[in-house]
Amino acid sequence: MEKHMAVCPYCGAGCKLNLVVENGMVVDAEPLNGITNEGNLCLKGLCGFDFINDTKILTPRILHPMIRREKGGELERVTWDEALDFTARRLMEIKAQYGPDSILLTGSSRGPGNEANYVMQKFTRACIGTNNIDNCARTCHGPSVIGLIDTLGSGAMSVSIPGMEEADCIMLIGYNPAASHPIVASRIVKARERGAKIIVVDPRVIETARIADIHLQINNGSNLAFLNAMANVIIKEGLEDRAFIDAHTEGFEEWLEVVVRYTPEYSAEICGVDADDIREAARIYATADTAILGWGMGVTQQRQGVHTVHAIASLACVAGQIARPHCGVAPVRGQNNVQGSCDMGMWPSLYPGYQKVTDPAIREKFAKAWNLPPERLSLKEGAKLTDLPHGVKEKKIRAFYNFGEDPLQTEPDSADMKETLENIDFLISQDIFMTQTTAMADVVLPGTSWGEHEGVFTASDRTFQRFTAAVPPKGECKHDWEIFQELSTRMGYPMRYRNTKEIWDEVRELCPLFYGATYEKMEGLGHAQWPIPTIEHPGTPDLYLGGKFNTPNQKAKLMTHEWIEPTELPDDGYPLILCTVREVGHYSCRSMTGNCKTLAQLADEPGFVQINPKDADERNIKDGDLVWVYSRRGKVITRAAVDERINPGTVYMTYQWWIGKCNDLTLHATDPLSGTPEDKFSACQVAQIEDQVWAEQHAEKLYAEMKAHLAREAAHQYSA
Ligand SMILES: Nc1nc2c(c(=O)[nH]1)N[C@H]1C(S)=C(S)[C@@H](COP(=O)(O)OP(=O)(O)OC[C@H]3O[C@@H](n4cnc5c(=O)[nH]c(N)nc54)[C@H](O)[C@@H]3O)O[C@H]1N2
Ligand SMILES: Nc1nc2c(c(=O)[nH]1)N[C@H]1C(S)=C(S)[C@@H](COP(=O)(O)OP(=O)(O)OC[C@H]3O[C@@H](n4cnc5c(=O)[nH]c(N)nc54)[C@H](O)[C@@H]3O)O[C@H]1N2
Ligand code: SF4
Ligand SMILES: [Mo]
Repeated sequence: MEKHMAVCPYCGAGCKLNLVVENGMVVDAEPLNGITNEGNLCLKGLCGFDFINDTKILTPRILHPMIRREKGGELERVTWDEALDFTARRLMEIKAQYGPDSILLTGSSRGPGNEANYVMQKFTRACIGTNNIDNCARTCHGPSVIGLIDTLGSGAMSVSIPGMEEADCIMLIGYNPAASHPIVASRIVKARERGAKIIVVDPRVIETARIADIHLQINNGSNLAFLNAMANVIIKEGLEDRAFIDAHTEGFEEWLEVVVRYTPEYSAEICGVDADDIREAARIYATADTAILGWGMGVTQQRQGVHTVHAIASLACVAGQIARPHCGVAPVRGQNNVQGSCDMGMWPSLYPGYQKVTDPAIREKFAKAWNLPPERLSLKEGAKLTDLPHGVKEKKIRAFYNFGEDPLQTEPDSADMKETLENIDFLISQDIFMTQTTAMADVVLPGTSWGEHEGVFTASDRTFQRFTAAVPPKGECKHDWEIFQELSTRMGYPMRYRNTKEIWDEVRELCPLFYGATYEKMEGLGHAQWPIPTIEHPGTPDLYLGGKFNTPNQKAKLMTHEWIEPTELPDDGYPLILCTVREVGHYSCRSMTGNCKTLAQLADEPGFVQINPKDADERNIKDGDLVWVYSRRGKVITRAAVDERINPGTVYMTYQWWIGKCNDLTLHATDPLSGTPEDKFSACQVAQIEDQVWAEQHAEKLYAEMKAHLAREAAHQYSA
């Protein structure tokens, strides 16, 4: 039996663990005493490893490269040389015919690690010659990155995960840690046990609401009205930190002009809560010795995501609840390495280390390091992941390189996404599984899985940690970074890294924020939390200490805005709000958790729609019944989970299910400032199905067909 140190590949809590290996197979996972998890793991950390072994429960792994010589033709197994030659030739043809900006790439915030993402963005910028590179943060905390850079200067959590336990008040808005980051949730429970006050702002009665001092069940889509009212109370009652505002912020007067209009009575009407409860929450938050304001997708996946983040950051500044230890803002990042993807410049406006692509001096620096004349690097900000559908319709985007994401499952309005992927000239998918997106690709490139490679992940709180390989690569799988460098070399921009450490050292040299994060420092249980500008530097658990913000004049910029309604409101035909959230035992597109035996046994297709008993009764629906959910975009079958904790008028589906697929229903409307889809709000209807026997058979048939289709596509890899 061997044990190999790794970091969990699911959420951004960054839990360290050992993978236990017997006879070349990963057979168990054991918690380690990592900085964020201190010997704990949640269900997914403990039971989420056996997908590596290619269990084929949901869909097979891809172990050999495949190409489709013609659009609509069959996948065909080929050698790596042939696959890479074919890909390089097609990309060069497209670049020559339509220009570099006709190619869009997306990075992976999951298993691959920072080094593979760094090499992919270098390939994008230096070899293809475009800034069209993005990652799933676009659909996620993109508004937090943008909104925090606008106000405070850094698009990341200002506090650390262990530090959350030390705060005297934790306010959560649109964030459900018990399902999303269980180890963070357990820290909040510990803070509560120490006497911290907990405020929860969520339309549903989530787990944390049960231990909250005050739970504000605001209406879906009303965050900004609520936050403006909290600010209004703080000013009206003189609870603001005048000295901090004067010394460390600017824009107070403009901010106040908006805030004065949002009296608690006015916002209570919009939010559907009691005005006195808003006052109470404001008092608790503003008068605590130290407070952390945490948020998640309930804030960002909305029409006003960026605006709401402006309001949150400003509220923290005005209340003086920032810039001291254990006191600040916590957009707890979703994917295990989404902070890392952003750190590595998988973002159309930023090089690695948050350095602007539009700054000629920065371009000069990267060009020199990458051995290029500066004009070879584009000064123009690139396209976003959510520009793909209209970019293809307008024929501006001709090729899409999909690295470790599954847009057909995870982007809104799947029918439109399917059409997009059918109509694009060239689709590459580099994954570890035969996903729905991979099954449509012209080129299938098998990367090694987490457990088969090493590298560095960045946890949600800016902590870099190393992870190692436990078992050798299966089949012909190649390390993701090797695939990019071999393609780049074929396309005329040679790269010759020998290992991930060489790549990481190049990242450190180019990114002043990360320079001190050496591999040596991250050996074993070691870690390094950025900013870490020198080798001697201890790392930075709390940002902005002493009121020094990362804006050009070191002052925070106070901003807030008028609240506006969500894009698609309920009406007679679609009278319910559809809100899409997460499933505790399954993860994102489910390619990994769906292939883990224990997790698959806990919950399976066709997933669930959570509905209030009143809405269920009106439709004659009982708990456990199969039902139809439909919207203007589509119709799916799923199982009703009738639950009093769900607010009437809204139903909740998790985006993990392939048959009960909520993205068949969601709307592709985005926050114009970030391009983030409004996944938290669209209109739908739920209907009873009379014949439950037929419904069970139908759901089963759809699931069997889906699995058979993917197995058939994957079988081509064994056809040679
Ligand atoms: N088990 C599991 N864990 C995961 C994931 C997974 O797929 N499975 N995904 C990971 C990823 S990628 C991410 S980004 C994180 C996300 O983690 P969270 O941010 O917790 O995401 P959600 O559960 O989608 O939404 C959070 C809450 O927002 C509430 N909400 C909805 N609309 C509103 C609103 O208008 N106002 C307010 N105040 N609240 C609202 C919902 O009721 C929900 O409780 O989780 C990560 N962790
Ligand atoms: N309706 C609705 N939709 C949503 C959301 C929502 O709340 N509601 N949430 C959104 C959010 S916050 C997010 S972050 C996105 C997530 O959306 P995605 O990023 O598409 O989801 P993941 O499951 O994380 O995709 C990871 C993919 O990478 C592959 N993979 C894993 N490890 C490796 C590796 O080492 N190498 C390679 N090459 N591939 C690998 C996996 O098999 C999988 O296909 O979904 C979004 N979609
Ligand atoms: S909390 Fe997140 S990182 Fe930790 S074990 Fe669970 S899924 Fe993995
Ligand atoms: Mo996410």
